[in-house]
Amino acid sequence: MARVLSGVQPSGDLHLGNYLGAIQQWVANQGSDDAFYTIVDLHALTQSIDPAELRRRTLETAAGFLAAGLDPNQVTIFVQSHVPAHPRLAWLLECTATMGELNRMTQFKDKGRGTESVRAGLFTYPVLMAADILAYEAEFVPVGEDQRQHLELTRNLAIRFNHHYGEVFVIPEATIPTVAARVMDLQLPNQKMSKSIPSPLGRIDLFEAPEDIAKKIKKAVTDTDGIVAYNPETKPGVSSLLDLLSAATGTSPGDLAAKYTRYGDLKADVADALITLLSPMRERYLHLMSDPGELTALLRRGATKADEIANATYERAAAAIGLLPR
Ligand code: AQP
Repeated sequence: MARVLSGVQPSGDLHLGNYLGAIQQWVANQGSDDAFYTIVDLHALTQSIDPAELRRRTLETAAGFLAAGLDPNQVTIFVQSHVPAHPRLAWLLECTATMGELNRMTQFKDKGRGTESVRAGLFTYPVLMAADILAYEAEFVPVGEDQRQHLELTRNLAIRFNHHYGEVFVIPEATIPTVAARVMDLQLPNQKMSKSIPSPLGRIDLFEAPEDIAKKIKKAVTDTDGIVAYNPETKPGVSSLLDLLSAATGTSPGDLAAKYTRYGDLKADVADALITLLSPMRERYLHLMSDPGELTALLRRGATKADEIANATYERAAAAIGLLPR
């Protein structure tokens, strides 16, 4: 079975972009791959987050993975900071990466923009992400479109390391969904939906109440010409609604566009489809969050399994680069 790794930062509530871009593929493939899914809490430290909030969100994200359909008997779920090989391997890779290539990362530019003092970790975290992936010898990394550049960096670092020090790393490939690879903000349809956007009206959280989902879709930005057509460049708001309906129903956005003449009808159907998709997950989520002890035990089991694999890779990389064994 192919080895797979992916993760989510516990920097906010899981949203529809995280689900359609990443988690949905994880669930669809479980059982046919050997998958590791991690809550990347070290990545969440790249931006300001209250310690109690980080702890709470780490557990919530674990509950979110299960509520969205991951089965811990088929996949390994763990917290990144529970496996010390991640930052250890990241250092070896930081000494493989160059400032120039990290400077080209567009997410660093986007997230750092307008921030007075950008954390050094925000600059280097793509290398930590490379370590997350390479530590598990992952062949495939199911992520949304926004992570394509980071995956390319991971591949380059692995190839460079192998070239200098011998064949240590497996070269991974990104698997990006064909539909909803980049779910857009409902208020700013030229930007991706994100945990850290200022207006919660732009984002559908995975476990939010059905009436709030309906309200947000109703208020979603469209445009003024009143025509339902699929063209992400000229009609980003309407196209983004069609993308959501397409992801929820499996019909292509172009075919869906032909069925509607009014924005109101389209919005009503998008809201209904999303509520139908998300309501069972919300119920499971509320139930899981009522027993944090169970979640903690599951994460401990996951870390034990992850630790073994990641540490073995770290030891191989450390030996190859010339660190003296203890
Ligand atoms: N809008 C999106 N559309 C499709 N996929 C998305 N992903 C995130 N946003 C979208 C995918 O979700 C996975 C986890 O992402 P992440 O939490 O590690 O970080 P991110 O990409 O930086 O997500 P956010 O929501 O924008 O977080 P913040 O605001 O904290 O930076 C990844 O596979 C990602 O592609």
